[in-house]
Amino acid sequence: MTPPSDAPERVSRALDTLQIELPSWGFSDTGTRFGKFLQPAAAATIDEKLGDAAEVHRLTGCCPTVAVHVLWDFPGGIASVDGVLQLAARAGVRIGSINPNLFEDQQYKHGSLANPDAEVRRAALAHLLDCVEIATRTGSRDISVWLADGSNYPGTAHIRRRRAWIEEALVEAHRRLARGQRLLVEYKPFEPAFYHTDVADWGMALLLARAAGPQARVLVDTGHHYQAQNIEQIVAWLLDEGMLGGFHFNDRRYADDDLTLGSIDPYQTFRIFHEIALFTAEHGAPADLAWMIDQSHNLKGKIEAMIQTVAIAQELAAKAALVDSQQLLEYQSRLALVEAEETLRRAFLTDVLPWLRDWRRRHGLPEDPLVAFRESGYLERITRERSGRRKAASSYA
Ligand code: PSV
Ligand code: MN
Repeated sequence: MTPPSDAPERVSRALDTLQIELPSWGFSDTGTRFGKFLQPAAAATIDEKLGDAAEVHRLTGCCPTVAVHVLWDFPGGIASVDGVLQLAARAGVRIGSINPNLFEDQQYKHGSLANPDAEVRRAALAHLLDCVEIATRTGSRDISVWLADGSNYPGTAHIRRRRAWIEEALVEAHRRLARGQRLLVEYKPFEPAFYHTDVADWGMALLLARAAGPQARVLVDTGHHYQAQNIEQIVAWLLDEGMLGGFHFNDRRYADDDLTLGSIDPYQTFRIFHEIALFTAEHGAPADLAWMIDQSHNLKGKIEAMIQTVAIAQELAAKAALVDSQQLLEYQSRLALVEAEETLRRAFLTDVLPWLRDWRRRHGLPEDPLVAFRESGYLERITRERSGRRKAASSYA
């Protein structure tokens, strides 16, 4: 099977519509439960995070927005919104999805929206409502809710009551949404809770999103699944239900490892992209999804890791665009199993790099953004500036 004759156009169309949101937290020092390895070039402020994200956008041309985490990026809460907006405009990026932080404060030890203490639930809801307000002011469409809520010991938590509390809060948050805004409900099977997590899988997230209201959708973080789970099937079902809101892309081997997208199982990422492309082909319009990266690298250079991830996403999306859906449907309907499977496999194995490079050239972008980044001197400059600042700060300490 050779690539379809219109392969360059297919790749070009797929890349034209692919916009990927970068996570502000992917540029700062983050760690594991066991500690942090600091990088001298890591961003410490929202200004620096936006600057680094803008650099990735400058080199890739497809990352105009940055997801922010309210507690980390809006230290003054709502009062800091205007300042952050100015920084974003100066950097040349826009503020994307708003992420409430309902997991770090001491009061959330036994949960946030699902905490048995009504006072804590109220505080968590107030933060969530602030996030909706922040999203309105930043012009952001999505508020992505991930809850760390759960329990570690059987018998200690009333599972159904907690579900009802979460539902109540999401309904309230949904009431505050402006037109066009969306509440995205993210699920995760475990960590930090290890006995039960309140929103553990896509079924729970779907029920909560349905209960919250018509502007709520499910957010699929690719790392938040058990080993061997068929993620593309979840994606297909959510698309079919009109309930897929978007993704947090990364890869995993053991748990929520936050590994580079496609580094462990690129074929799975490809199959996810294929389900989306197939849906688009059958519906004649692209599914309206938020494509976000959720990775924070401890060992790799953060900006490099982000550029690499974006390039991988482009490559895999380009490969998925090569699948001839009409042909595939025909093979499926006459149970031509080998032909159908080969249609997918061949597209996956096609080298799309020449077309990807061509697309970049035509858009005035560097053909190889990683090389361009290394030659730009950006890393050397921020390393100098940021390590100087740290030295100055520690000499006052
Ligand atoms: C939780 O593991 C998660 O995937 C959520 O999306 C958080 O917002 C993000 O990671 C950063 O902690
Ligand atoms: Mn996530």
